[in-house]
Amino acid sequence: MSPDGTVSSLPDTTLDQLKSIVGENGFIDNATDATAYLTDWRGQYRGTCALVLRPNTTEQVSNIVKICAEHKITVVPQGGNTGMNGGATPAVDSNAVLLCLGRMNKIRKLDTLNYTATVEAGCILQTIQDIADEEGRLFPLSLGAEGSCQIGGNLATNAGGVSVLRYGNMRDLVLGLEVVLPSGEIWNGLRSLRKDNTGYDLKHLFIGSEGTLGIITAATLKLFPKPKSYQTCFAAINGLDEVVELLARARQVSGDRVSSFEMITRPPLDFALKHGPNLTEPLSEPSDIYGLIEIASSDPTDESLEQFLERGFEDGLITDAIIAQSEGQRSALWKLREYLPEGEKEEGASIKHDISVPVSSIPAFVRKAIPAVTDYMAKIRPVYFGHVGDGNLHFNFAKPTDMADDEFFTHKDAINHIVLDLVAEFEGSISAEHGIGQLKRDSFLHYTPNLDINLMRQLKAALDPHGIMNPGKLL
Ligand code: FAD
Ligand code: 2HG
Ligand code: ZN
Repeated sequence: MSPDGTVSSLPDTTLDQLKSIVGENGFIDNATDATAYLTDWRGQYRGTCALVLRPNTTEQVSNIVKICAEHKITVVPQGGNTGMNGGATPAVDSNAVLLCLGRMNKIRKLDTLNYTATVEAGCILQTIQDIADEEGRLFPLSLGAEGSCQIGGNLATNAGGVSVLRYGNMRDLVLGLEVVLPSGEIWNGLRSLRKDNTGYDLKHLFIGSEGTLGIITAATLKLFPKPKSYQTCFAAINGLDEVVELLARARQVSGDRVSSFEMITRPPLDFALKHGPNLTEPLSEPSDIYGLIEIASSDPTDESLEQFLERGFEDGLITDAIIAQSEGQRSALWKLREYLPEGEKEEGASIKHDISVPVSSIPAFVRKAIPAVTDYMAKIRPVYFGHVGDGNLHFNFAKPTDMADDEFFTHKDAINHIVLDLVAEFEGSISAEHGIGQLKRDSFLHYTPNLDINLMRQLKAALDPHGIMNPGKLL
């Protein structure tokens, strides 16, 4: 099936066998209903597949994969389909089974004393946050797509988001996994232990593997005490050096309780204000650079944010700031941040880089990379923002206002080279949190040492000898 018509060449008997595993409500075999699954969030990729399957148990996933292994049918796993790199979209001429995990959405166990939750892969991230919250616990992974992305997708991409500085990324938040291997066997690694040194830590193979090594069907996640208060501010910051200085001070003053330190520059904020519903200018005067800074505390009387802001004003690092006085104000400030990707998308074509460099190198990197790109294309519009607390910038460029999307994209490779060569020079990463998918595969192969790629290929061949799992992605 493709968004334009049906093109499956799998034998009917195999299709029937697969459909019978999931039952009537568990498959889609017409192009109209399949369209949403065959296009990515950014609208950059459109793929085809033989059948969309929506299993609701691990056993069903296992039986599907066994048949696919037997007939060498490729399998593309898909969660909430919010990924940025086309990882969940099959190729244009694919006969894959598109395996959507959304119906596997049970909370299997919530153990508040062990501070763990065991959940199925199709659980929406926000549902897990809410369930933990109701029990006085925190599941800290947080990102703009949390209302639709699934924990299986978060695991498969090793998602980051806005709380990594304090709590780590997805990899740091997992104790155990259940995975259906490319053979169809079920690997039960659903442990709830914080200490377990029995051999290789197999779960880490699957975290960040983008569906190329198996289907994640469930996970045991770490929970944390729920903070008693959040102090949140939106501050106009004088420059890039000042951003990095403020981050270091915030960590020091708060005893490392900064849960988020997001940098927002003016162009993406303008796009969000222009396109977003009910978003308002946060401060009276515009500034080139802002910080959205949050301290999560177990002490409701904690005033470390105010002290830190006062010093920032005195030392000329900050020119203006607003501190959220209510949960409503806090959420309004976060809405501005969360709308940045959508605002950028609505503004038209952009070339995105999800990069990281050491935090201390951010100012020098930006000062070198912006002129390098604008020297190449004078009217390109830099749109950068990101999780500066983790050294992770979304270093994006919107097309010049008078250029067509197609023409702009003919410059993609050249612009990628300019930016990513500099990332390499600063010893950074070409993909900090979004993964590789199909979008960054060539860059990944180009910038990664041969030995690393060879080791990854050996792992892939050992686990998936027929190459049926999400081909064309990552490697
Ligand atoms: P999908 O897009 O469906 O899939 C992503 C990859 O995982 C694909 O390769 C797919 O094959 C594989 N996969 C999915 N489920 C499974 C499974 N059960 N088993 C094996 N493989 C699987 N990302 C961040 O890291 N930080 C952010 O701050 C952030 N903000 C975002 C904001 C917006 C508005 C949007 C649209 C996206 C954002 N993202 C962010 C990107 C995206 O949300 C994450 O990559 C997320 O983890 C993807 O989850 P998903 O369920 O949508 O996965
Ligand atoms: C974010 O931090 C996401 O908002 C998306 O990772 C970044 O759109 C982007 O470039
Ligand atoms: Zn991000």
